Amino acid sequence: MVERTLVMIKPDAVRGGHVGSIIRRFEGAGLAIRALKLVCMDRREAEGFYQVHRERPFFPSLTQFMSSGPTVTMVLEGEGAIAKVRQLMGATDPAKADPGTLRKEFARNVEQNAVHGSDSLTSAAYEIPYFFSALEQFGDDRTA
Ligand code: 3AN
Repeated sequence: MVERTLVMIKPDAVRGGHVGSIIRRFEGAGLAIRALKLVCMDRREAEGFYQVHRERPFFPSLTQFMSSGPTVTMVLEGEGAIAKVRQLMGATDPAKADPGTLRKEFARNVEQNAVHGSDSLTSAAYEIPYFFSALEQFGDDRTA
């Protein structure tokens, strides 16, 4: 099934100068960019984005980190895009991520782990419109 997924290059990877390398990996895997922008979330916006994790002990630190600088936020599309992105990213903890994955290569630790990708269709349905309106997303024919 052709899917759309919300992907973010997190503040650690933007600061580290890894934007181009990470986007190249997604494009190389056949994923198409349907929307893209640099976003600097404030604390409240980061809390809203990660609301499913609000009871987790790392929530305050995670939302502080995610609002610490710009993220490159995009919508990627492709056959099985959600699983494909998750595979390219690797495990949440870079210490456990497979060689060749983005997190193995670029993540600093389990929190500052370079990339985000929606984990399900339900998450994508919440996360994509959190950042992009229908008019800001494009299709094959370069129209919304
Ligand atoms: P993933 O991003 O691999 O789907 P989730 O959904 O479990 O991982 O966690 C969301 C985000 O919360 C992670 N990307 C990471 O930044 C942060 N996180 C997850 N587990 C921890 C942890 N044990 N300590 C600190 N931050 C964490």
